[in-house]
Amino acid sequence: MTLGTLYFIGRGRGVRDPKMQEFYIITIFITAIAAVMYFAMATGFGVTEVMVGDQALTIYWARYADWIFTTPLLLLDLALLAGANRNTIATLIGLDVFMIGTGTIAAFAATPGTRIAWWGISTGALLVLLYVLVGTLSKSARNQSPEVASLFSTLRNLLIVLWLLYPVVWILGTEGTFGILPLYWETAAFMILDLSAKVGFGVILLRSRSVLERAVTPS
Ligand code: RET
Repeated sequence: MTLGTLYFIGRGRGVRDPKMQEFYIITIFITAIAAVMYFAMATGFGVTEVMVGDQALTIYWARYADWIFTTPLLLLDLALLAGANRNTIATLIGLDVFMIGTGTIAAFAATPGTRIAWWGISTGALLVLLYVLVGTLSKSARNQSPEVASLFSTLRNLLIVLWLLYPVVWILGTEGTFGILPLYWETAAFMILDLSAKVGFGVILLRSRSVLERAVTPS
């Protein structure tokens, strides 16, 4: 995540247009926040135990602290690329904060039943969010130039696939209390997802300056 941050800072050097700078600033913050949250988890600060019945679950709360800031930023990147209006951006971010908020409650809930109920509420918000992404946001992206619309589709599809995997890893992992995926594998899965959803996404987004220039130039 730190290397990703440095790479994005490097890519942003010399970009003068304030509208274009927005993409770089947002993307740099995404990986910088993740880098410090991973540092917190690695050093034992970002972790706690939650009692579910007589079982003590290890909960990495720093994940949720990361996601509550970074997922709205990822959506903002995508929405700016699509040239979305304020209402669409607010709807997406509202749904996203709702999803991570209820997901955090799921992680701290004290019985398996309530954990799964909160997981269901959070997953419902994710599905509505993806619906807005495929509907309203994709519609505004179609008004952009073909290169921008194509970059938008690539990033949108990447986001849909990766984001759908988060609730799956969560429910199969230790948080879901079914004990299907041990903590080690769950941690590895979240790490790969986080790296792809943040650094992978950012590399694709910031790959071409000329496409971003078109995205910010009114047609
Ligand atoms: C939780 C558990 C409850 C159900 C759902 C979840 C969704 C999480 C998502 C996280 C995305 C994170 C990203 C991070 C950074 O790159 C909270 C796991 C639906 C979609 C993209």
